[in-house]
Amino acid sequence: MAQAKQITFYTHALSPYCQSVHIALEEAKAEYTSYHVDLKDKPAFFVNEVNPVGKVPALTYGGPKVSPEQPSPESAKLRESRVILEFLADLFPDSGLLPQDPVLRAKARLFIAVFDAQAFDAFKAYFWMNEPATKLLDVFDALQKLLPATGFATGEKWSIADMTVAPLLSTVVTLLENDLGVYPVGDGRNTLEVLRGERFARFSTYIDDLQAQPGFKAVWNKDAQITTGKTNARFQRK
Ligand SMILES: N[C@@H](CCC(=O)N[C@@H](CS)C(=O)NCC(=O)O)C(=O)O
Repeated sequence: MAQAKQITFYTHALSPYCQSVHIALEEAKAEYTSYHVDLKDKPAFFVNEVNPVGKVPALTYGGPKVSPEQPSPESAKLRESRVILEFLADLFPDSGLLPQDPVLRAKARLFIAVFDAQAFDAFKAYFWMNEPATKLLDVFDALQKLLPATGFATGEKWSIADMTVAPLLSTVVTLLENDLGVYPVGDGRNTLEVLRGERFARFSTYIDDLQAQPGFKAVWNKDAQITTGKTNARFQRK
């Protein structure tokens, strides 16, 4: 059933934070309007009336249905992807975005906290700063230890915990498969071998399971990710 109030989703297709929220909106079968924010030339209305810190994702919720470029003062303005994911789980309690059981909900939040503590720094260290893959592999290790024997972070159904990590993990795999990053030629494929090897057998299956989810497939654009790896200055070898 569609929600009673309007949702406008301010997004950028290549942002992993936006991709997580996009997946959750799709999973919840929410009715929403998307607005692409040009991050290189942010529209004034976005910073002045939607998100004062100028980052995507952001949502407006409620108020009259208006053009995304003229947000209503009556709508709630929400930002921070993890806050928005929790909001969507509250708004669509039957969607299974979060399980009902308090222990499983805590497990979902722990999984997100462990990921957020290290993952993006580890990503930058390896792909942008030519540091060894150690930090990245440590993050995989920490997450792998939190996973049950099969399925997802909280069991057989995926939740916002998994939707949080799926975009960045898939970006990592895509970049490694194509040896894209500032590391020496061939190092990406070596790291992929480690990720696909015995040490990360459980985690590797987990990544495959994430990528098989229809909600993930609806959002993920592998070709765009490869193009970014090939053209964005941060990924280019000196
Ligand atoms: N902690 C924020 C991070 C969002 C974020 O960093 N978004 C980036 C895109 S990936 C952005 O909007 N950057 C534009 C800017 O900082 O000016 C969240 O979880 O939503």
